[in-house]
This record gives sequence, C-alpha cells and structure tokens, in this order.
Amino acid sequence: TGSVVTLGETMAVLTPTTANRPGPGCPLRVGIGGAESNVAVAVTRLGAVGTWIGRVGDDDLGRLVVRELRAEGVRVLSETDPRAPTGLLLKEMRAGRPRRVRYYRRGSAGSKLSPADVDRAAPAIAGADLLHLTGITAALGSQPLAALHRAVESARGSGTRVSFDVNHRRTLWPDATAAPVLRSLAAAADLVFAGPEEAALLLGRTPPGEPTVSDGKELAAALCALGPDTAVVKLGALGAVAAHEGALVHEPARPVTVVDAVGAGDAFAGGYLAELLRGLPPVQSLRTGNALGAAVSATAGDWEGLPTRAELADRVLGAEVVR
Ligand code: KDG
Repeated sequence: TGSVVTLGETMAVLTPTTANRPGPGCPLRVGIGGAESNVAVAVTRLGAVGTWIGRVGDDDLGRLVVRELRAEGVRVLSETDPRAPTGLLLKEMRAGRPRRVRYYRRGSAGSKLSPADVDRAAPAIAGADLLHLTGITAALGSQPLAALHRAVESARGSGTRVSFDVNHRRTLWPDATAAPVLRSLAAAADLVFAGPEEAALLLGRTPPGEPTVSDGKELAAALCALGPDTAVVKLGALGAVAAHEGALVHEPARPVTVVDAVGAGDAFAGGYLAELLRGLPPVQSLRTGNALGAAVSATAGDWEGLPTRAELADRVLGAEVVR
C-alpha cells in the first residue's frame, strides 16, 4: 500500500572478490546500486509501489540496472542515453568489508538527469504519495540539482509529500559548497533524514564528537525548525530519533555484525517510508527503519539484504523469541 517515486543515478557496482583492490586477474562481482533506487527496492519489498526515474547508458551495465530494478518489481521510468555510459562504483575492501568507494561517474548518463526527465515523469510524481530525493543528486551538477527543484515543484503542485535524505558525499563535493544547497533542499521537504554530522553541517554547527541520543533529539528538533514537519536523525549503534509535530521519540538499534554497511541508510529510509505510508507512527517507522538498516549491514551488497514483509515479520518474531 502507498507509493513512493524517486529519482537519481544508479550505477554498476564492482566488488573485488579475491583481493582488496582490483589488480591483474582479480575477479570483480558486478551488481548495481544507487541510493534512490535502493530506497525504491526497499519499499517495494515491503509491499509499497516504488518508482525510479533515471538515465542509463546504451550499454550492458545500463540494461543490467533496468533489468535488476524491474526484477524487483520497481517501476522504472528510465531514458537511455546513446552518448554517455552508465556510471560505475568500485568498492575497495579491507578484511572482507568495503573500506571506501570510488566513483567513475563524471559525464555518466545518470549524472545528466535534468528537469526534462522530471517533466516526462510528472504524472508518476503527481500520482505518488511520496517523492523521495537525496543530496547525492544535488552533488552531480547544476542540471541534476535543477531536476530536484523541478521535482519538488511538481510534488507541491499535486499534494505529493516530499522526503529528503541529506546523503552528503564528501567525495563528490566539499562541505562548504554542499551545506547551503542541502539546507535549502531540507527546508523544502516535509520529511528529512540525516546523520548527526549531516545535521550539524546543515545547521552550521560543530558536529558532536560521540553523538548521544539527546544530541540526536536536539539536532532533529533543530532540523524541523528549518521547515519539515518530521526530521529523523540516525545514530548508528544507538538507533535513531524522530522529531514530529513537537514530539521526540527514540528507538534503539538492534545489534548486528556488520558485513557491508553501504546502503544501510537507504534501507533505513525505505523502511521508515514504507511504514509511514501504512499510517504507522514515527516510533514504529523508526523500528522498521532500524531493522532494514541492520539487515542490509549484515549482508554483502547495497540492497540485496533488504527483507520482504514476510522476512521482516520473521525477524521481529525471531528477536522476541530470543529475548
Ligand atoms: O547509500 C548507498 C549508496 O551510496 C550507494 O548505493 C551508491 O548511490 C550511491 C552513491 O552515490 O554513493
């Protein structure tokens, strides 16, 4: 029930399988990933209708992106660009876990997202309950940023609520450039997701060293003061907090052995949004967000570990039995 439309760049994800970094003869596992499409998969697996708007190259990797998302049941509104390749993300590993990611996305098809792409998908935005955007798109250039603004306008005109995950990527743009742009996108949204450092960046504050639950609550309340009616601050091992209509709630995280934390934030956002669409209150949305974040962290890949509704129910049940 409920629908989420999102737009952004989805890339081919390359992961070395027998070494930490690609070298002669090192096999690479090919997958796909993109913050926004990760959210689309998350909500779709939980029973909502997820739509992804984006651009891919006219190449095998672009076809892989489209095929994987469609196979997940995500509605794909993509344009194939004959002049630009599908972007790449390479994971560098250490002790079997991703240590950093390297982008090969400058000039990629996905980074050429523009207001025209939003216009052709306008009916999907108008018909959705929620539009979900992230700060990654804003970092890709002036056209992708213009696409975000057009999408917000389009949502505003049709009563579609806007969700924004700050998703600040320092490897794409520096703090000083990003801060005012991300702040104004957050201010234009109804619902904002941020980590404590991201929240501090938007608010022009020094980030808390070891953020506590009360730091998180305070940051969430301050984010709401920028404009959104709900702000969620993710605190990692401490769980997450939400500020909503003047109330502050906290939900602790579940313990997890981390295999690959990339995509955990998207999983969290997807879980939160899927429950919001079912009319659940923030505390339950936080709980599902935490559960999805944990599930993705415990599995290799940016989204592959996302649970279905049935698996989520099992997990909750399992946890209760153990307790
Ligand atoms: O949040 C996970 C994303 O970072 C990953 O899936 C790839 O979209 C991506 C990005 O730009 O880093």
